[in-house]
Amino acid sequence: MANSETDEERQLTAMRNRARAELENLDTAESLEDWRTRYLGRERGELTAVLKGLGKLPGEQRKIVGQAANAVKMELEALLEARRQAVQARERAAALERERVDVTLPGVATPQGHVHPLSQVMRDIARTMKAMGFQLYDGPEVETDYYNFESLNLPPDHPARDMQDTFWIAPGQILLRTQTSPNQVRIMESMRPPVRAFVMGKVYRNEAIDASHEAVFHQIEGLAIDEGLTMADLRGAIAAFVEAMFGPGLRTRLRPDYFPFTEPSAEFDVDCMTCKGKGCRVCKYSGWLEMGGSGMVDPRVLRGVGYDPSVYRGFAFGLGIERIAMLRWDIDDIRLLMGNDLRFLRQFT
Ligand code: FA5
Repeated sequence: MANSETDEERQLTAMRNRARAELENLDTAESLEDWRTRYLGRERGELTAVLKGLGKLPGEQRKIVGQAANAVKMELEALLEARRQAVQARERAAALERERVDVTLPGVATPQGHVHPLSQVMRDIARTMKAMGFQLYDGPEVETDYYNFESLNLPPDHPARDMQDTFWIAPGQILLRTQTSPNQVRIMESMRPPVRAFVMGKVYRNEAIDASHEAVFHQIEGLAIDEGLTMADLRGAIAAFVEAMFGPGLRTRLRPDYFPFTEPSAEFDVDCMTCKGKGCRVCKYSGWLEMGGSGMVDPRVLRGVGYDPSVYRGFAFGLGIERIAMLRWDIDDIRLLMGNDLRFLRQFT
């Protein structure tokens, strides 16, 4: 009965109502924790204080107030737990809403790159040369006069130096290599025969640029040194290389030429792929396309690296990599290859 309630019971009911009313408005984990400390906390909780004060009450009243306080405690704890779960559920729902992904939206396409046509050719060359037993070497693009010219039988003032117009860094001493041939000497200096080596990379010539000439282009150089190698081995290597790069059925031919570091020397040609040897505009009606230079390594070059030319002989060949790409894909202007125009490059996926 209400009028038989003690002060303690009335206070308890008021506290319970206040606690319940407050709880209903709380909606964060922090405010719930604050509420719990204020009412149910071990140290300063209001309800805890009531329970702690029970000892001071007379016997019968202690029992009544004690039971009522415990009932309020259980009720508040249950309400707190229910509220906690409601708050957590709301926070989870809000997080899901924040991170909502519309899976029906179209995706963002990532542009895909591909290997540059010149790199594609270089990979094919490397695979071919390795299959033929040649090992890949690398050499500097900034080269000395000695390796680029002098060690290759081109002393200063030799007229053949004019065959390759040079970008000088320190005139007469340091230059941008005009050919990959200096690596013939570098490789031979680094090992004893037998040698089967190749080098690929950029070369530089101070030339007028046109549809078939760049000032910066790429060469591949092959070198083989052994006992008893002959011109027939050179011819066989070139034929095998051309067949691997362009497919079977193309003829190759050697044509006498001059390079200071090979003797005898030969340009080598392949059947024109456009007219299959019949003669057309591309091959200037000769039926043949010029691919590169070659020859038997000059005995003076061998002596220069300490190889005995009466024991060892070898052959070397070098050709333009752009030339191979142009033949393979029927490209009529060398400048397209390094022009970085995506409309051109996208054709080589
Ligand atoms: C040489 O560079 C010799 N080192 C080749 C050689 C190697 C001979 C080993 C003997 C033994 P040449 O200057 O001809 O030779 O150049 C060889 C190839 O490079 C040419 O056939 C051509 O395919 C390419 N080439 C030359 N000049 C240019 C240029 N300006 N732009 C693009 N390609 C070029």
